[in-house]
Amino acid sequence: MVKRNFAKHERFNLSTPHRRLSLRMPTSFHRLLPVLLAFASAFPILAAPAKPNILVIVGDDMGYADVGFHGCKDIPTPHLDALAKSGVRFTSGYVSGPYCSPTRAGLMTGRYQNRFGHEFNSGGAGGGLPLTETTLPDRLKAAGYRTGMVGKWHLGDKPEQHPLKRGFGEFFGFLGGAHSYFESSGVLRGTEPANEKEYLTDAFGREAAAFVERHKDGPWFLYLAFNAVHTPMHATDARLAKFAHIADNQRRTYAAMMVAMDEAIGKVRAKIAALGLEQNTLVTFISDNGGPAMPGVTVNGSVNTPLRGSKRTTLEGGVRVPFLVSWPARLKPGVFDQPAIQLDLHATALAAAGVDVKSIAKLEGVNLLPFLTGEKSGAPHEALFWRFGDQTAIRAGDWKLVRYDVNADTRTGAGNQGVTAARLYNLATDIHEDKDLAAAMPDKVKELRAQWDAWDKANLAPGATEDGKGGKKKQRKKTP
Ligand SMILES: [Ca+2]
Repeated sequence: MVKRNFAKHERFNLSTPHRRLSLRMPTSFHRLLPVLLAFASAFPILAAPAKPNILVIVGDDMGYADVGFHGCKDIPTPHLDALAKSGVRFTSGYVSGPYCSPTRAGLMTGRYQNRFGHEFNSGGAGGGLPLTETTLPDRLKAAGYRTGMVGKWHLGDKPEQHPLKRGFGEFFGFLGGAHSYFESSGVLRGTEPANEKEYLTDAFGREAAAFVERHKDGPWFLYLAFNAVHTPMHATDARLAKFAHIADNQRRTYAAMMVAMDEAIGKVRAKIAALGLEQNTLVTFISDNGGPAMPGVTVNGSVNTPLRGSKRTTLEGGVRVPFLVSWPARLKPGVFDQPAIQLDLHATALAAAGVDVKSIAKLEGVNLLPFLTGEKSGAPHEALFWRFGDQTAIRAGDWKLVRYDVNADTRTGAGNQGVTAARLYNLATDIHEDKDLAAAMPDKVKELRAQWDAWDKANLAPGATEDGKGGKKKQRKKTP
């Protein structure tokens, strides 16, 4: 049982209105002011703040409990903990998919991936991110950024879907959803085989640091998308030796893989600091879904305590994830308790880069910056939504209405168990989603169901695209 360390006393209230500075200027300063303003307008570079560099980091299949900043005791994550300490830690940070590719599609587009039929992993009908979608690197490139990606793509492996065709100026990594950590086959630099010799997570750390060095004059955007700690469970002997005391073989390997990712993040952050870029670099971190913890279905040794459920479920354990935003020049360190989702990181990055987020009609994420500075109070979203086959969910305030994979209850791994009936939980008092209040509160169920139905109207069938290609005719989904 991992103890959570969200003690009330360590929080500061980010919804407190931002303190406004009241400047009293001496009379002589008043006389000088027109001269200073004229000087500033003659040299606009002095007046305009530099665009921040942007580093978006994604971990893969991490357990909610498996980071030091959530109280993990058996796996040290000092570099992630330092990142958490440098910025804002979200206690209700979500991803829009309980699975790898859907979450990454939502992050890259800033939209619920169901809007363009990307409900499941790539492959099959309409596989890959539809070319109708504009990506975060497309938008940041247009805003003057050097863009690069290191890691797992998982948004299509056709030539026209390659990261270099989807907004990235540089790419080092692999195109699929999982990869050996020791075999180079399939690891590419650009479109060519990389002939990589290092353990893959170490190689990603090295390449990320090298990208930052190459583009130190900025502004740069780097998408560092790990496949750690996704299967196959491969770790280096040296790191495994550090965890000889962990009896469970899978957990020991998982721990060694987590440490490798933490070290890689440490390496790129050390490079950023050494170049003097730490203050004006926006860094975000999420896991792409919850830890796989359903026996017989998907397991990697991760722990999602205190959440119930797993990767591949719409329970909290599938979609609530470690979630960090750090930008020392702009954001005070703290804890943010309102629900937010990875779609917001897209809008937030654009806003930080000076892009007018409101001008992008299709964007569904919210720019979190005013909420994190205290300029705006309250919740960024009225509600958050999920659809993953027949599994569905909505979170509005503390309420959650959910239909989830029955395997999460039976834990047998047997096929064709279907999904549960709609269950209603109050997450403020029941984060583990144990006490179903649906029968006791039919009006609340009706209200949330209507909200979910309204959201679902704009969704496409899995595999369908907005230009009408692929997929089947829009299917009616079961409402939560
Ligand atoms: Ca994943």
